Amino acid sequence: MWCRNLTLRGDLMKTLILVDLQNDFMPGGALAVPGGHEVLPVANAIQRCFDIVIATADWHPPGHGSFASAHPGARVGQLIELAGMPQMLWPDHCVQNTSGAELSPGLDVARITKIIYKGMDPNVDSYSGFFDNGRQRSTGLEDYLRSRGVDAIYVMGLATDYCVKFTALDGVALGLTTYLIEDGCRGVDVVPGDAIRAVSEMRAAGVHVISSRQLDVSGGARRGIPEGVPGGAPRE
Ligand code: VGL
Ligand code: ZN
Repeated sequence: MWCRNLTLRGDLMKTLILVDLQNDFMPGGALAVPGGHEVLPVANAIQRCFDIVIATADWHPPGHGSFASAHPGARVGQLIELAGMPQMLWPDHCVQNTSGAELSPGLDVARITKIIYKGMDPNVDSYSGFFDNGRQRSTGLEDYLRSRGVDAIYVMGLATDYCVKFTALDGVALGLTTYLIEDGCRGVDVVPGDAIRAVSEMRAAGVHVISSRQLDVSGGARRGIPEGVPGGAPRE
């Protein structure tokens, strides 16, 4: 028994959503998230605890409207208006078919059955794995989950304060039982404290904040944490 049968309400089809574990969000990448690589062992260890494993990928065309470089005179970190919505400007990142947009080579991809691409519209950013920021278009993630009878999603990845947060909030809004695997996330913290505030926001919205140790018994042992009772109740 390797995976604790973590069920809050008898969730039947558990899906792990690995958010944006792409080279550009790893140290050395174009939009490096501090400690981003530290979540890869977590992702690899817990995949076997899930019925379905999905990855999302930020997948921008060159010159995407979220890139500071697309707006003459603008700077990274500046807030502008894009298609009528507030938009933070980023360095060029996750450009389609570049190495920066590839999933990290440190991620075990063998059990990933679907990659959800987002952020393709040059004028609309898409932090959530479900919808663009204007909630005008869906990515297909909801349909994929519904068609497979998924009732619980477990979200982890990068970045806590952007794509993880909006994916988890949309999960709750769509009526899915939604968990955040907190140690499987890292934030960009454009403003210090953003990642911590994002976790509070998710919790307040009804996201169940858990640790990977509550899922993966062997991983807990590997990290020197005493093994729990398989099937034991989660501590929140
Ligand atoms: C992300 C900023 C811009 C993310 C994507 O994956 O959290 N953040 N694009
Ligand atoms: Zn992006």
